[in-house]
Amino acid sequence: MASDRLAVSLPDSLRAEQQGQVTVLRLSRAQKRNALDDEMVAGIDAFFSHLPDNTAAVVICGEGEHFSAGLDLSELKERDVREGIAHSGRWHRAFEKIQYGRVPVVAVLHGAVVGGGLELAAAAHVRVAERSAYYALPEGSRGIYVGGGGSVRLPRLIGVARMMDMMLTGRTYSAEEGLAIGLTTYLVDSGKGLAKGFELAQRIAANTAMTNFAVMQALPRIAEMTPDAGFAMEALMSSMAQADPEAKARLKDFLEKRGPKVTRS
Ligand code: 1HE
Repeated sequence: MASDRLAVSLPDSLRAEQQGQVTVLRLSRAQKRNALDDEMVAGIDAFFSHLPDNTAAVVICGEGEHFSAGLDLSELKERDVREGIAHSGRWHRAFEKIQYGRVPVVAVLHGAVVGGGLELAAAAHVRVAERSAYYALPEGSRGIYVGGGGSVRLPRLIGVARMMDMMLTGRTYSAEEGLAIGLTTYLVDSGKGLAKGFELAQRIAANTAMTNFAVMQALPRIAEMTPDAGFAMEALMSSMAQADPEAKARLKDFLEKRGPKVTRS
């Protein structure tokens, strides 16, 4: 599906394409290394606010040699404090729609995944990194600070100490190193990321909507709760999931020898 058939029109720097239950969103500003300008951030917000009804998973990827060079630095020059706060708030709202949106999101990464590009990747639920991908937070050396939710999401993925090191010393991590620290969920050869991301998105789309809701909306919140509140929330969530007719049908299939077995893939 071309982006003009979405319920919302996207800027030229974003392209959406629907393939069955999976919609692929491409950052299409390769000439600027997919640096995220205001228009793109607004477009990401609009895209995730108006997903096609039959979309059950999203893949987000970048065109050209890099996933994203982060914030468009050319837009930073004239901003004062008040405008800076509003700008950061727009990134927060857009990326919140990724993390706590309607469907799970798989990010396919290659080349530079830096600054705001890493913040975008951190908002996704699964990250597939091609071997060419590398992670960096160059904000430190530019005299700025993360503003797209990085302080909230990245420490939860890699820990405060690693994020401090990345920002203070400019340390970068390769896609492979990202596996060990929690940035890379899947490592694939160069050129294979989109196929892997699409395959994972199709698997995600085959889950019940209730399970995907529980994993996206309840799990990260339970992880932030006190254990007492978390156990109660988990009991509620699991009882709601299992009461879903689709869950009942899948359990019946298994018990009547029709459902798939769990095998090592
Ligand atoms: C840009 C940007 C950008 C490239 N904003 N225009 N992010 C950074 O500090 C990363 C800055 N970018 C780079 O380090 C490099 O561009 C890359 C390693 C990503 C790619 O290198 P390369 O050699 O392939 O490309 P290039 O020649 O550096 O850039 C090509 C063009 O893209 C060039 O413009 P042109 O008009 O001269 O062709 C660059 O100026 C332009 N370009 N990156 C604007 N980021 C919510 S707060 C988040 C805070 C941050 O994200 S800070 C991190 C910013």
